[in-house]
Formats: sequence, C-alpha cells, structure tokens
Amino acid sequence: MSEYETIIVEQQGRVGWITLNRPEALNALNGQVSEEVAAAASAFDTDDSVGAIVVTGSEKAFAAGADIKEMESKTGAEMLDTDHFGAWTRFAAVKTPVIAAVSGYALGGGCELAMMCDIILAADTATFGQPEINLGVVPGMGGTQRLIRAVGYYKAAELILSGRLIKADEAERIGLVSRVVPAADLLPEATSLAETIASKSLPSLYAAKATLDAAMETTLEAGLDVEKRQFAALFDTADQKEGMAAFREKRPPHFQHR
Ligand code: CO8
Repeated sequence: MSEYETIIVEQQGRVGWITLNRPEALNALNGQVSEEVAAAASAFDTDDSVGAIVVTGSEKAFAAGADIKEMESKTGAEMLDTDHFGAWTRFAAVKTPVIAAVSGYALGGGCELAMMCDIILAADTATFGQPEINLGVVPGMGGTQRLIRAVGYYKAAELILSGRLIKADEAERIGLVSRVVPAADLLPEATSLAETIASKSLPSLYAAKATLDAAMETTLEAGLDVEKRQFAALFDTADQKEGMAAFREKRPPHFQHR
C-alpha cells in the first residue's frame, strides 16, 4: 500500500496497522497525515477481512501534536476553511474498533488522535497532554470535549488550562489510558489485544462500538434505545446463531462475520 507517504499501512491477519511516520517532526499531524490516516482507516473499515485497527507512532512520539509550523501563519478563516477537521471526523467515525498504541509523546492533536480511538494502550514511557494553551490557542481536534468525557471536568480543566503534561501512570490513574505496559511490550500487547478483538463477530463489534459511541454522545434514554435496537438487530445475523449454538454445544464459535 505504497500510496501513503506519511504513514505505514499494513495488514497482519485480521488487524490493520497504521503507523505514523514523520520522524523528523515527531509525527506532527499536518494536512497530509490527517488525509492519509483517514483514508487508510476508511479503507480498512470497508474491508471485512479487518476486525480491528491499531494506530501507533514511534518509540519517541505517538504524535507531538498538530503541525505548528503548518498552522502558524494561518488566519481564523483559513483555519475554518482547512479541511483537516473533516479528515479527523471521518477517522473518528469508522465502525471498526481502533486501538491507539502510544509510546513517547502524545501531545495536543496527538493526545486528541489517541482519544478518537476506542482504547488507549500506553508504554510506560508515554507522555500525554494538551499544551495548546502555551501556544496561545486551545485544543482543536476534540480535546476539550473528549478529555472531559474521559477524565471528568475538573481533571480535564486542570490539564487544558495549565498545559501540564502527565506520564502514563497518571494517565492510567485518571482513566485516559486503559493499560500501561513496559515499552518493549507495547506492540506485542497491542497485537494480542487487537487479535482478540478481531476474532469476534464483525457485526457485534460494529454494534458494540455504535452503542459505546451513543453513550458518549447522547442521553441515557436515547443511548438505551440505541442499545436495544443494536442488540435486537444482531439476532438477524448468522454469527449470533453460531455464537449461541457454539455455547450450547460447548465448542468455540466459528464466526463468518455476517
Ligand atoms: N509541530 C511541528 N513540528 C514539531 C512539533 C509540532 N507539534 N513537535 C515537534 N516538532 C518538530 C520540532 O520543531 C523539531 O523539528 P526541527 O528539528 O526541524 O526543529 C523536531 O520535531 C524535534 O522536536 P524537538 O527538537 O522539539 O524535540 P525535543 O525532544 O526537544 O522536544 C517536545 C519534544 C517536548 C514534544 C517538543 O517537540 C514540543 O513541545 N512539541 C510541541 C508540542 C505541542 O505544543 N503540541 C501541540 C501542538 S498544537 C495542536 O496540537 C492543536 C491541535 C488542534 C489542531 C486542529 C487543526 C487541524
């Protein structure tokens, strides 16, 4: 898949990998990166042979933020006109579960990209933060909204207003990160988790993600309604019949992802 210049895209088994690859800029997210990440994720998302996506960076940086040098001279109108937001909206909307495997810096847009994923696994070397306030701006890729939903108003407010960076252990303690592992184990752990997820029935993964998304975005009553409909719809899939038959027959299920 050599059409990409700023990312490396690979498929291993049922897992799609997107590796940010701008080492000279600590994987800063410029317009090209955002378009490529969104395109790669959308391509995996429409491919039934992919059941989980992992987004990762380098040992030193998951991503050190949006590209400050690209943004610096823009006007407000130009920023609004720039379609980077559209690419990230497309990325955040993929139906397939996405794991962020974070090593090193996940700052600003890097932290926001991790939060667009469903699960954040962190190396013990990871550093998270929303330092935009130091640049005279605020988070602009969802950080103000998703960080609050992840860690609560008061912790998010402290981090966003002060720009303080936090290490992986604090990120885990406040609920931003699901698990911290030794740096050397990050990719094996991400592989193992992604393979576990990708082995499940694809329609049930899509349904689980849609209901989780609903919980982030709507009221309890509306979210419960989404859950009820998603739950019921799965009873028209071959995999639900297979999953429940396998339970009854005391054998592992053989999902066909339909
Ligand atoms: N943008 C552009 N270039 C960057 C960025 C960045 N965010 N981060 C690092 N780089 C570049 C550096 O300029 C440097 O390049 P050069 O060698 O040409 O000078 C190279 O990467 C290596 O960086 P450093 O020499 O600074 O490496 P250090 O190890 O000394 O420091 C840090 C690492 C602490 C991560 C430091 O690079 C840093 O503070 N980076 C900026 C962090 C930051 O402020 N991030 C927030 C950016 S704003 C943002 O993300 C807004 C999101 C919303 C955007 C919505 C529009 C789409």
